[in-house]
Amino acid sequence: AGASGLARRVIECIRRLDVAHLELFFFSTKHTMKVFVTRRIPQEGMAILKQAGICEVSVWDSDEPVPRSDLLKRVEGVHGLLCMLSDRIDTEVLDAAGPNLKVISTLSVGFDHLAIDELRKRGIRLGYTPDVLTDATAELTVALLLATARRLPEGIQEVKSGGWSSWKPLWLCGYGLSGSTVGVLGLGRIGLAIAQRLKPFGVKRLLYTGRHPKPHAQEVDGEYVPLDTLLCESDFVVVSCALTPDTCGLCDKAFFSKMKTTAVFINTSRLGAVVNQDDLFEALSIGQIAAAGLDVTSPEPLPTDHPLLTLTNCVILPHIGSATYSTRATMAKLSANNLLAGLTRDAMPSELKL
Ligand code: 8YV
Repeated sequence: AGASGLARRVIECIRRLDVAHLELFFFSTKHTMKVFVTRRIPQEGMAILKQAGICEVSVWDSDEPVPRSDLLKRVEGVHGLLCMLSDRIDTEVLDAAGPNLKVISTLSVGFDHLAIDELRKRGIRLGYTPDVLTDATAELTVALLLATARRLPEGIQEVKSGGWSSWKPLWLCGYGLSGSTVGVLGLGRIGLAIAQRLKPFGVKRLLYTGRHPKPHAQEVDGEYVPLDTLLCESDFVVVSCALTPDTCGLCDKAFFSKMKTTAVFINTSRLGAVVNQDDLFEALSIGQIAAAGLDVTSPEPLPTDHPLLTLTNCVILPHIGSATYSTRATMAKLSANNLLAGLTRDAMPSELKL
């Protein structure tokens, strides 16, 4: 099936007099292109890579990350690399791969783990997985917000430990969304999807901030405000921005000190580095803010003796924003198709223009 797929492509190239692709196909029949996949991924993605018949696929066949030394060995001479958000793809990895490397496909919407400037310099194309994980991440954000605001982990723990002695009027009270003001930092694809899901809970005002106003904010009656206004007026502050030099460490002491003492802070952005975790710990410990829910931390995994884990008003999840079976399968298919398109120098379904 692979060979006939290749033959079909060659005929198509001859018909279109597409010399660049023809050279590539003759090259690839003589020397099969090599691809390294840095982790076990949903089989839907692997099937696409294997059935294409244009590359030899080698996989780090584990659910755990490939150790750095193995990564450096396994990338040698590859033409394509399919990586995870937890793999740091820097100059060292690119040098180890060498000049064959033409395409990297990341199984993530975020790309801060990749040395973008180096990819640009070396003419390496980059595929990623936007859109397909928007709904899953937005759903997880709502779940985390409600779990944090209504203190679900504490309640579950009390039931298990025998702390539930009776129904008590003042026990385990939290904060509700109805009539509240929600502030979203970064009303991009995921931020908008979060806002759309929160509005039906009876949210009164939806504030947002970012580099510039977004036309799609109308869909949620979003009010574009300066960051300070958002922090002072919001009952829930939801961070959903990309990790850039502007947002790195943005949520610090000064940031938390502007929030209401009854406010809940949620971070499902990329990544924990947007938050200064020492300052967050202090804000939560002294009651500067009411609670925090995080799906991302710095580092990941968060060491089990980290001070944030001692707090009952901090709910931490292990970066599971996109973790539904169907979303991960779709991400795997998209990243496989991005990789193949990069190998055959075709248009990628989702390419990040560098
Ligand atoms: C996260 C992500 O799960 O794909 C990525 O790059 O990190 C997202 O899917 C989300 O941002 C954290 O909740």
